[in-house]
Amino acid sequence: MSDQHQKERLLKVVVCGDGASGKTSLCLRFAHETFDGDYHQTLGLDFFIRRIILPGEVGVTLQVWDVGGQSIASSMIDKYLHGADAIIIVYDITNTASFEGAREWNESVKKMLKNSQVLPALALVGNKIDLESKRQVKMDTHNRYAVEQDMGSFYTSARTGDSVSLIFKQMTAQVMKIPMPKAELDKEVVPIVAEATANQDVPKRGTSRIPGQNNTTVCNVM
Ligand code: G3D
Ligand code: MG
Repeated sequence: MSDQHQKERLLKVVVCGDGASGKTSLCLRFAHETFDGDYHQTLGLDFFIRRIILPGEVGVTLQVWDVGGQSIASSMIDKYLHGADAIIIVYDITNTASFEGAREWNESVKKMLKNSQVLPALALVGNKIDLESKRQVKMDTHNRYAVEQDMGSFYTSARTGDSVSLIFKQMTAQVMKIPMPKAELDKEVVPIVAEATANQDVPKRGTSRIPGQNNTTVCNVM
């Protein structure tokens, strides 16, 4: 077997969160580089597969499980989570209830995994940043919760593709314990216009998208 094949890993990534937070749209964006505004709500479970290349030419195939938002109470959910290497919890930044839903998902996930020997990497994703003017969940609230819960923290737009690949690459690198060079991460992070009502402590990450910069992320993804 070649060195290339010996390096290959298959990781299971589970995407959860309330219905309409954008889980399916994020998965579609990541897997197919598309946004389908007419996609219907997921009723059961969808799978998406994509291969990415991390620094050091490490190839990883991600099997992404898109769990319907209604599944939080489902008796199947612990089976979906079984063996997950990473769990991504999505909410909609324009919907406070969906952030509360993300907290509930996080609590449920942690309860279900409390006897697991290896805990998966966890991420909190605030989606729909293209609707920044309609933001209801303050960045400060998100950031504090992510730090307190030891979760990776991301802001994305499945509509524009902004920072979508970043979630998957960074979480994969964390699971694989591969350092991601800052330059590699910086080119995938998209500045956010901080909301007018934001807590003054929250650092403003940027004022606009960078002109001429490719804000969607396809780098090293096959
Ligand atoms: P879910 O899988 O979590 O249930 P979906 O969510 O991916 O089905 O998305 C729910 C709705 O939010 C869809 O709109 C979808 O187009 C929209 N959406 C998802 N991500 C984004 C985003 O980043 N920005 C914006 N503006 N909309 C997004 P409809 O109208 O079909 O309900
Ligand atoms: Mg869905």
